[in-house]
Formats: sequence, C-alpha cells, structure tokens
Amino acid sequence: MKAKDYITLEEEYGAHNYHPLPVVLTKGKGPYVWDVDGKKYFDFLSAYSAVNQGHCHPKIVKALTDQAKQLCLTSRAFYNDCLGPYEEYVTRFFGYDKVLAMNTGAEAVETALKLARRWGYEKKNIPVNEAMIICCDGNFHGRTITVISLSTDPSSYEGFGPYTPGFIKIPYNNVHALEKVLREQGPRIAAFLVEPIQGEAGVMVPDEGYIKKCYNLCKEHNVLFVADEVQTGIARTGKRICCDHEGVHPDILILGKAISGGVLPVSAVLSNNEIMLTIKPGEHGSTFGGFPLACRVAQAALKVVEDEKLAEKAAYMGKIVRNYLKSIPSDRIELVRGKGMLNAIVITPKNGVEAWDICMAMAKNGVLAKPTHRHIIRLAPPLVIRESQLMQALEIISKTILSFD
Ligand code: IF1
Repeated sequence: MKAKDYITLEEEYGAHNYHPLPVVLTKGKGPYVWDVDGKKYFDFLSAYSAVNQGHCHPKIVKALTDQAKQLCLTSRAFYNDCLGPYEEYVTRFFGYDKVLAMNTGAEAVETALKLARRWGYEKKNIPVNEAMIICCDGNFHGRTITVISLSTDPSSYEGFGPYTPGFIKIPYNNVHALEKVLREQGPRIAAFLVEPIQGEAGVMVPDEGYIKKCYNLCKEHNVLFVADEVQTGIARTGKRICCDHEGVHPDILILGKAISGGVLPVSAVLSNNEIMLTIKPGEHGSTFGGFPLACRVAQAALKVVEDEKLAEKAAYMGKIVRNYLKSIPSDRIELVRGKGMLNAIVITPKNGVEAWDICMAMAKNGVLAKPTHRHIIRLAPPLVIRESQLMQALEIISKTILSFD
C-alpha cells in the first residue's frame, strides 16, 4: 500500500474528527519518525509533548514488553504488584501524599474537578451542589462534555450542549480578574484550574509571577490551586513541572501524556491526603486506571526523565531554539515565544501564506510540526534530541521559512 491508500482508508472508515498533515508514519526512534516511503523526519510535535523521552525509548519499551508477558490488566477489584511501587515512586517524584491513576488527560482533568468539588463540600463546607470552579479563557483541558463546558473555543464546545454548570471563566494571565472573582464569590469557590502555559491557545506564556500570584490568592481565599500540566509537565518546559519555575506546588496536579513517554495512555492526579481522601472506595475509578502495564511503563518513563536529565536539557536547548529562531531574518516571523522546549513561532500571514503552508513545506524538508490556529507553529521536539540534531532541524526550519520570501 502507498501513503495515499492509508489516507483513503482513514477517510473512508474513520470519523472525520481530525485534519492531519498528509504524512503516513510507520516508525519512530528518538527524535525521528519515518513515513511509509522511508522518508525520515525530525518530529517537532512529539505527539503534543507525550513523547518527551523520544520515540520507542528502549528502557520504556523494555518495561512494556517485560510486563506484557507477565500481567497486563487485573482491574482494581484486586491488588497487583505494580501499582503500589509505582504510586510510591510517582508521589515521591512530585512530592505529594497520594496519586489517583487514570488513563487520558481529559479523564484526569475530570478527576481533578470531582476531587475539587468533593473537597469543597467536605472541607470547605460549600452548600450542596453550589461549588464553583474558576477556569481561564483560551483553555484546553480535553474533550469530554464537562471539560468542553469550560472551553471558550467554539470548535470545542459548539453543538455539544447542554453543558455542565458550575464554572466561572476569567481572562488568562490576569491576576486582577482572579482577585475580583475570589473577593466576590470566594466562599463558594472550590478551585482555580489553570495551565501554566496555554498550549492549544498557541503556547501562551503568562507574565512572570502570574502563577505565584494566583497561587497566593487561592491560599488567601481557601481555594484549591489546580494545575493542568498534561502538556507542560514532565520536563517539557525545563523543570519537572512548569509550576516549579515559580516555586508553586499545586494543591492538585494533573499529569498525562509524557508520564508514559507516549507508550500508553497514562494520566495521574496528585494531591495530599486532606484532598485525596475525600473520595472513598467505590466513588471514582476506571477499568484501566493504574493497570500493571501502565504502572511499569510510567515508572520507567519517569526514571528516564531523571536519568537523562531531560528537564535540564530542555532548559538548555530551549534557549538555543528561541535565540536561533529570533535570529532568522524574515519579516514573516512576528514573534517567538515559549519556555524550555515548548516554543512557538507566530507568523504574520503574508501573500496568503499561513502556518499550515509553512508546516507542509517543513514536512517536505524533513521537519514535522503542526500549526495551531492559522498563524502559530508549535515546536516541541523530543527532549532526547542531541544538540547537533537540533541545529540541523533549526536550519531546515529557517531555510523553509526564508524560502517563502
Ligand atoms: C488532540 C491541543 C495540545 C492538554 C491539556 C488536557 C488535555 C490536553 C493541557 C487532554 C490535550 C491535546 C490533545 C490532542 C491535541 C492536544 C493539544 F492542541 F489540542 F491543545 F497538546 F496542545 N490538558 N492536548 O493539552 O488530554 O485527553 O487528550 O489525553 O488531538 O486532541 P487527552
């Protein structure tokens, strides 16, 4: 079969809920992926930062295959010998009392919302069914009905109502907006949910101090600070989690994607006992959440982050990326922003050339990236990329952009 045959099959038999770049991938290793014609690319998307440890990392794949031969799934009706050790590892890794293991990012966000509401009723004494949760304009937290109820992007929520009530939307990167809501409605607010950098919105990096100020305001009003680090967590931005940049330890931390190195859908919600133990046996869970295979894979994936110092690498290489991109002499580049290895180029649309066209040309030249909106190109290679490889890729990106002038 040829590339176009695979594309036709997806068109014919798959739901049309995506618009991929027309590249059909078949193999991955480290920072590279190959298409079915044998063409090699730098992967500058990393499955939206799920593959921070690089494609098919041997240690993570070994954990997967070893455990797959031993025991895959038990459900939580019984104990297994993988969950406990993983729970101990992950809670120590991020500094929390407890973890609640789930599978996808959206599920973990749902879990965090339930946990925040439950804490609101049990510990803060918010009247029954009146708990409110604050979220931010431009957010992306996933695709379930409740999570899209938070969204301000019509392509996420339109035509899927009715929506889940109980959310207050405020502008992102605006401390005063948060302060105002907390002052006016503090007693019935359970939590503030925020991405430390908004990914889907186009790698929107808030002002320095924003996260810390928000955290402090939450503390003042006895409101939980909940960080969605599904995309920003696990070394991507140059620290273990992005909140570390401001010394903030979220009350509830939501992780997904790279916690498994992109090998399995694994997500996690972390908090201390006061919050986590408000959910009792039988009140939350999932068939696969914390399954043996996931536990072994996630533990191995986190160990790779430590052993290979991926956070430090991301911090170091991120500076190289932004400096390089800023030095490209093209007036098509409006600005470059990001943190660590989560970066974006904002394009000035000119002569009908949009981010999509540039990504198509980059793909032809051997670098895969995906536009977000019409004018933003997100650049997020696997963190295991070597400096020499990074320089090669940046050169391709630069030449491609300049080729449009
Ligand atoms: C898709 C974006 C990235 C997330 C944050 C929760 C989730 C995500 C901060 C849900 C998921 C994804 C999903 C992916 C595209 C993608 C994305 F462009 F849409 F925003 F990464 F930038 N919180 N992000 O970023 O996690 O349930 O998907 O495991 O194809 O929808 P999930």
